Amino acid sequence: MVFRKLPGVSASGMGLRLSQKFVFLLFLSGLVTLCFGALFFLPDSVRLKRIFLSKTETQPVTVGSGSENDAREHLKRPKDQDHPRGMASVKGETSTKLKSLSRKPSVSHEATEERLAGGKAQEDLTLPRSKTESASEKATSADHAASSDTFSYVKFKRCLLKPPLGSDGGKPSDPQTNERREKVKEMMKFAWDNYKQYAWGKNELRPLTKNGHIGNMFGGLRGASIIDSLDTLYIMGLMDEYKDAKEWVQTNLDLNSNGEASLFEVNIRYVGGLLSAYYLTGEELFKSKVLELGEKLLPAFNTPTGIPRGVINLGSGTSWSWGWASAGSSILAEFGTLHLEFVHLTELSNNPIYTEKVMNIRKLLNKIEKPHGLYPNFLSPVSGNWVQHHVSIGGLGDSFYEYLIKSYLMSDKTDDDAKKMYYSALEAIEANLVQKSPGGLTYMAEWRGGILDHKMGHLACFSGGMIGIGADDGAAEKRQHYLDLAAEITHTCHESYTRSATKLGPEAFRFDSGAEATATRLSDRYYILRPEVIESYMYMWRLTHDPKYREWGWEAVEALEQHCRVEFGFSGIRDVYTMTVSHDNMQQSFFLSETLKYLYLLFSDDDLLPLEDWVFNTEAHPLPIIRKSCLQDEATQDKTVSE
Ligand code: DMJ
Repeated sequence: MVFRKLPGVSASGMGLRLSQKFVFLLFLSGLVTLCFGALFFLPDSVRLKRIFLSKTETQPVTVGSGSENDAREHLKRPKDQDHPRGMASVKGETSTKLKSLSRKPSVSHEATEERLAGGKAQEDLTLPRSKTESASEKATSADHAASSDTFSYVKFKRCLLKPPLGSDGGKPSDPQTNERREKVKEMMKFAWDNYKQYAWGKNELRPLTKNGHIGNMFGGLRGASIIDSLDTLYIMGLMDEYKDAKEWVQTNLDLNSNGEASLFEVNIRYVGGLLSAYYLTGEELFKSKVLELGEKLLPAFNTPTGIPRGVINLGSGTSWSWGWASAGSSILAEFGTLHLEFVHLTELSNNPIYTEKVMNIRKLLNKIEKPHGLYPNFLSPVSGNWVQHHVSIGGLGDSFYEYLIKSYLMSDKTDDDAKKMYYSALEAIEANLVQKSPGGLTYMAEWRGGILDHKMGHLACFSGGMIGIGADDGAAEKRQHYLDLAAEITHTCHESYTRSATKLGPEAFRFDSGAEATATRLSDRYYILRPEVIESYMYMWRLTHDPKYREWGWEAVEALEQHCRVEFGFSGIRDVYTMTVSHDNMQQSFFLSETLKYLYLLFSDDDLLPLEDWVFNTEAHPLPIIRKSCLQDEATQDKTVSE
């Protein structure tokens, strides 16, 4: 090979002068440093990075909440996670913080409608949403695979006080009640059969157009109506249908979706539905599915405060806040409605991380200053401060309060913090929100920075039942008062039904400008098969056995049959005040999990899912009370026997 002589370079030993050598070496070392440094900016999926950097260097470092340090031990980055396009990586001061920001496109009108249906996000529906990539972490199932086997279904069953399905499936002795119960069962079968025929595997049935609806609330997960129906089918004894549902879960429930999901909705419907199905049937399939899904939700908690964001990509673990929620805030009813399910995820997996995540939320909420003792609906997951002073027992706030009292009950009345928080919240609600109309109806107004909005949402009607089930554990002198308050609110909600032409209640009703429990705005007149009023009838029936609650439930059955039953399923209606109804073409999955289940329970004996053993999550999925002491005794006994 011939080297052409370059000017200033001698032939011998490449012939570089000392100064030239120095410049060349400097250039070379600069180049090497640059190339190596660039490896840090490559996505994890790039092989070179995995070859050159050690395992620990590729782990994400989160912007952490108090519990995140502990959490990190259980977590690892999901494989092949690239920064989504358009997200800029920012290196923090210590090169250890990795954080990305980007804008998401506007959510569709359909998505907005879905959130309205879900109910937790009813207002300020302005679009684009801001997206912050969470450092993506996932629990290693390997870490806990062995210990998850320590949950014993047999022991759990022995710790229940009563058989879950009662002595005879809750069959009432009174023939008329039994007939009514059979009618509800027929409605469930009709709704299910049509879903199966026209929308099998999709999320909901569109009964007018006879097709399925997928939507984008569940991050690409499918079969919401199937998961939401498992326990209802089982308790109604619709065993062929239950078997079809189970088989679908076995062969078709794909949890490896890569879409954008509402953390709240996936939790209450999928996690709640699978947990209940497991506890009722003991089928390992449901347990392994729910634990797999639980892991996928964990990255949503990787925020500076540990308060999760509302939306999560189930594939990448990226999470962000709803664009319509002021200033990237998280919603009280969303992050406050995880406790029951997450505690059970810990029970089944023996992995403390789930309970740690929700206890962290609890701690923050307990500590933070509350205006007049009230909990506003919007909280920043970054600063941990309230973002707006809007308080409501309906949409955006509702199930947070529900989960406080139910956490206490589900802990076998050992969770004293939940108890204290619930009763002080209730006191603040009574002092600031509970109102009496000129016509003598008790209602819950909404509170906007001290100003009352005399409106009550259909969603807020769950509070009759909630206050009812909490009455007995309140201060002795308050118990009767709470039971009366629960009855008054349930009565008001019933009035919102009886004052409409269809005998179904509107989405929101008002108590101003002469209105008493009626909707004044056109946009509030719809009914989408919601359960809350019937839910309160069911609890009030169990607590008082006043026959009026069964009568009110039957009125609702007749109205549903007359106005919402169409040829191929059940549909919501657009205006409860007109007899020439217009259908919205949607059979919501909560109609199957909640509305029909609560009706069935209302017409059953109390020993079907007795309240001594079960609490219902906010989607009406029954979860067992955890009797720690019994479970431990059982474990000790087992040990002694085997020794
Ligand atoms: C259900 O998904 C749950 O009850 C939730 O808490 C509120 N919205 C719907 C039913 O209205």
